[in-house]
Parts: sequence; C-alpha cells; structure tokens
Amino acid sequence: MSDYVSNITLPDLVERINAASRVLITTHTKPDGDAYGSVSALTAALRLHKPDATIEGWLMPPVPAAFKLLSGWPFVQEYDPQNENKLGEPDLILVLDTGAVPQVAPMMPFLESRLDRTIIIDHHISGDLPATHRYIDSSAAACCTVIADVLDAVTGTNATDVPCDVSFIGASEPNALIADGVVAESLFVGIASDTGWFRFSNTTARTHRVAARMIQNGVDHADMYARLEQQERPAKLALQIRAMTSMQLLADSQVAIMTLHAADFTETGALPEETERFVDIPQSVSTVKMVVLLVENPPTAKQPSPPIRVSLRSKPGPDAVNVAEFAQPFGGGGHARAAGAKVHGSIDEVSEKIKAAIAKAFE
Ligand SMILES: [Mn+2]
Repeated sequence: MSDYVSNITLPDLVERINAASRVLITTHTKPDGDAYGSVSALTAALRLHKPDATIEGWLMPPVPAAFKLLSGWPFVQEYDPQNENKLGEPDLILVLDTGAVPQVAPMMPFLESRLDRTIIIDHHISGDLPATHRYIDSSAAACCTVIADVLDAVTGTNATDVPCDVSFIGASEPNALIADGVVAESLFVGIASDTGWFRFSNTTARTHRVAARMIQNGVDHADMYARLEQQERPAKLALQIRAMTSMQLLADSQVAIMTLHAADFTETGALPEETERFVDIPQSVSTVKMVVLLVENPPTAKQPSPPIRVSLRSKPGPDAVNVAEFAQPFGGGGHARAAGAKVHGSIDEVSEKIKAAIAKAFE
C-alpha cells in the first residue's frame, strides 16, 4: 500500500500518549526481538513517565524462551483473550512493529471495534490495518529506533538526529527515559535483532548512535549476544552435523542441497523448528548462490504423513536467484531471497523433483 505513511506528527503522537489513562501496547504474532523490545521498552518507560496511568504490554504467544530471561519481560504479559477484560477499556491502543492485519489476526476481534483509538507505530513499508492513526518511519532499521524517538519526544530530550557527538549524547541523558536500564536493554534487543547485530544493509549511522546511547546506559552487548544468540540445545548441534554431512553441491557448486530424514530428528532428539538458520551455513562457500534444505518431519498423531518441507535461500547481489519463483511450481512461495514449499510425497521423490528443477534452472 503506497499510502502507508504517517498521518500524525511526533508531537501529535506524544500529546495522545500524554492524554491517555489506560494504554494497551501490543505487536505482531510470533514476536521477534524488535517486537518484544518495542513493547517492553515502551511499557516500562510509560509506567515511569505516567505513574497514575494503567499501561499494559501484550505479546502474542509463542514468545521465544530467551526473551523471558530479559529484564523487560516482567513488564509484559502473554496475550490471552481472557486478559482483554482485566485491562478495562483502553483509551489508547499502540500497535508496534506492524500494521498488517494477518500479523495481528488473533487480536482483530478486539481491535476492530477500537480502531478509532488505535495508533500504529512502525518502520515497515506496507500495512493494511485500518487504524485511524499511523506514525511510520520506514527509514528506521528497527521499530525500537522509532520508540527511542518517541521516548525522547515524550521527555523533551533531543538526542537522536544529531551529529555523532558522544559528549552531546551523554549530556542529554539525565532527561531521557532510556536512561532506565530496562528500557535501554529492551531497545538494544530490538535494534540488534532487526539489524542482524549491525550487519544488515538497513544499519546506518543513526542506528549506531541510538545503540551507543543504550551501551552508555549500561547495556552489556557481549552479554546480550550470549543471552540471545547462544542459547541452542546440544540436540540442535547434533542435527546440524547431520544436515552438513548430507550436503551435496550441484550445478558446478552453485547450489547446496541438504536433506534431513525423520530418523535424524528421533535419533538426535532435535525438534523440527531447530533447523532454523541451517540454510545460512552453506552460503559461506563463494560459489554457492542458492541453498535448499529438504526436511522429512517426524510423523505426529495430528499429521501421520506430513509433507516434505522445502526451504530455499539465495544470496543477494547480481547473481541472486529468485527462490520465490523457484518454489512456485511446487505450490510454494515467499520472498525473492527466502522462500519455501510443502510438498507431498516421499523424501526421495521430492528430492528427485527438486534436483531436476535445479538442473533445469542452472543449465
Ligand atoms: Mn521490526
């Protein structure tokens, strides 16, 4: 949607936040670090700033276990239609890090009748949630960067869009809500998470300036990395070894394909969701343009013969492969650089079909 832009100014947004007495803050399903950080930072900060108001932060489950060990977790709660009543009637609803109806689907019955008092605060480029007000900054790497601006505006601090002058940043701190340790840690989680720890192309000088303020306020970035990114189970590593062992290079080493069988899960004790990021590993090989992971999920009572899960990735750049197009004949889809499909049949049958498609695409 091309009209997914702000229709209120930052001072308007601040005025509405200051005027509200029952505020509900929420975000998208499957909350990531930016969703968690935005909700916990804003909830904790507004409780400090508006001690007489009721401020609630809701995250839709499932919430990754690592977030529950962070300092912002006690400030939020897991969404349950039951706690809609406990809050009382909110006079302001802030939807953070999304403006897309499918991403807030479980809450739509609640939101639908309250769109007049709902404000989206987001950094994405599209959205279709018909909330009356939007504050959108698509140049921000993370919604947490936008939240930092909002908190500075709430307190009258002017620290974000200034030249990189650390003495200025330090001087501004006494007035800033982000001087609070919980707020600083939460905002850092969101910024680190949405920028791939400052590696992705969305990372700018502004991103680093905001993150620098968090570090200045006591965030230990190495400790945060360990707590967020080094939390896997040994079973996942055992499964990763099997995925690596299965790897074949095809089409003059332009494609890497890995295959995991149901037995690989039962024998290692790993879970189907623990294949996350395996597709990134073969991309370290210079010639590899595309990575395919084929997964035969173990059968469950609910799904006695689950489909084969096909995950596809392409490196960016001039040699990029459109993996969404590749997935289409298999009934799949996704993004140009990350796509997938679920294909019925035995793993050997699906593997043969995928390999034939690879040979054709790279001939
Ligand atoms: Mn985000």
